[in-house]
Amino acid sequence: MNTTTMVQYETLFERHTANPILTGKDWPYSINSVFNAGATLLPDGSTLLLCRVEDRRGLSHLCAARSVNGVDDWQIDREPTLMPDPDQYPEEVWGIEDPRITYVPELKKYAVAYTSYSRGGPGVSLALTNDFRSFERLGVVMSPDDKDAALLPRRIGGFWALIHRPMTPLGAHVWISYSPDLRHWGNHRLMLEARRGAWWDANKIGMSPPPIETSRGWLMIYHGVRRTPSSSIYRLGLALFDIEQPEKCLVRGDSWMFAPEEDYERQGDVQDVVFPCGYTVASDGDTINLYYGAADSSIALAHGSIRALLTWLDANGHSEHGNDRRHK
Ligand code: BMA
Repeated sequence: MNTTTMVQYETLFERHTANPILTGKDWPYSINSVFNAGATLLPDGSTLLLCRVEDRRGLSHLCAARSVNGVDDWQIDREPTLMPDPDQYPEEVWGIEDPRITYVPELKKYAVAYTSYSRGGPGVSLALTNDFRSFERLGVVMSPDDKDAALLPRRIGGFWALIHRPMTPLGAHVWISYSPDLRHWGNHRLMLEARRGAWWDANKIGMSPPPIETSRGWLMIYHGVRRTPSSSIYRLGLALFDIEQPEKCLVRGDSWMFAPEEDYERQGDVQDVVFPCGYTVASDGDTINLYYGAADSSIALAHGSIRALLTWLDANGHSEHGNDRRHK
């Protein structure tokens, strides 16, 4: 292809020049790796990351890191913040992973949805906290095999809503379920399907960070997995869902919009992985700071604009209903 006809791809997320912003070397105790962190803003405007930390047995726990500017000078808890507690919660026997944080105004608490790795496989557990020091566990809310979950910040039609990714031999798709009390879940609906064949998101998909509430709907950054003979590539795409009926997909991007490119994303314990579990939104209401695990080895940061994500989706997406499902 000659250079004049070369396609230029729009950059929706700019990587921070200090990437990776957190690695195992920053930790106050001995660990293997740190990645896939949930994120939220605290009342004083500082950023909290609830990081997945893998120890040198291979099991994960969660550890909080706080920073005034969300970029550097992280104050990391001297000890694990939330350890698996298999005596009381046997589903946590092989660790807890990949937390997603949602602030819930009605409860005046943060809800943390995380993967609990049980003998029966990974499931979804829920815990509530108001300070990221003590946690009230609600136990398993989605039995294995299920992960990639987050609670919506408010009730929909009177019910709490949890987005999650159950897996069956027929596929790994995103679902949403409803509950009157955060403990009993039903009214399960399929939200977004993995595509098929050669598509970048053909082999598995899952929600990445909790959805972003916009005036046009719930904007979801999701990861899509493409298996290749040498690895699985984890890339990120976008989809928009109806605000009052979140299972209804309004538009889905065709191509991915962020992918492993830098060395720290392409090489590590698991190659070719970008995996965000959290973001914060700046005071302008538009700038999004996306925190992502890179190659299951470190935490990196990229900045984007919510408006630009929506504009891109309009130009690069299709309605799911209009799509001929045979092509997926
Ligand atoms: C997914 C999750 C993530 C991990 C990713 C790549 O299934 O388990 O925790 O980052 O695989 O290994």
